[in-house]
Amino acid sequence: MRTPAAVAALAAALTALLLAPATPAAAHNALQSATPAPDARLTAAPTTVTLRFLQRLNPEFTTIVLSDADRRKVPTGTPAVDGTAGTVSVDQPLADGAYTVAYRVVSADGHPVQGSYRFTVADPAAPTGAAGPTDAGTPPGADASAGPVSAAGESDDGPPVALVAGGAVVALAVAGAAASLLRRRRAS
Ligand SMILES: [Cu+2]
Repeated sequence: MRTPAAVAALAAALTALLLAPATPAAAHNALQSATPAPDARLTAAPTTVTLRFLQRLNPEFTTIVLSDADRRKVPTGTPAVDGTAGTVSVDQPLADGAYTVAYRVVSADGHPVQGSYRFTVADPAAPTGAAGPTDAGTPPGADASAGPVSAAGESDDGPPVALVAGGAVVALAVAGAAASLLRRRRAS
């Protein structure tokens, strides 16, 4: 039987369960440093991507994906894990342009952590950049204003999502409390 009291208790338990991860979130794994660095502008295309995290990585649950400005996946090797660091080889020479590194790893407590960041390859000797002197002059300025800078905000989608989820839980709890209060008032 589902009595209102039981439903309320269940709701409270669920709310507590959902709010609980907010505290140990500080203990979750997080990206500490990366090569190429986030928002880096490289004059030579990288042949590897190395991500260093706060906690040791589990090779079975470590994903590193490289994609180009058109969101096409760039071929890479499987992540080689060494303690807190994961490295993938880039299997093809990267043309000039913006790239996104996306990762998904697991925290010590088993919770997944994911994120992404961008870097830009702007090799002055690259075939595309060497086409003409005017071409070589314009892309850097255009890229700096339009590409990586605006994308930097949406790259850290981890914390905002958690905040939104937390806010939604609080909003639901408040709405639930208000609804039950109204019901009680109508009843009496
Ligand atoms: Cu956790």
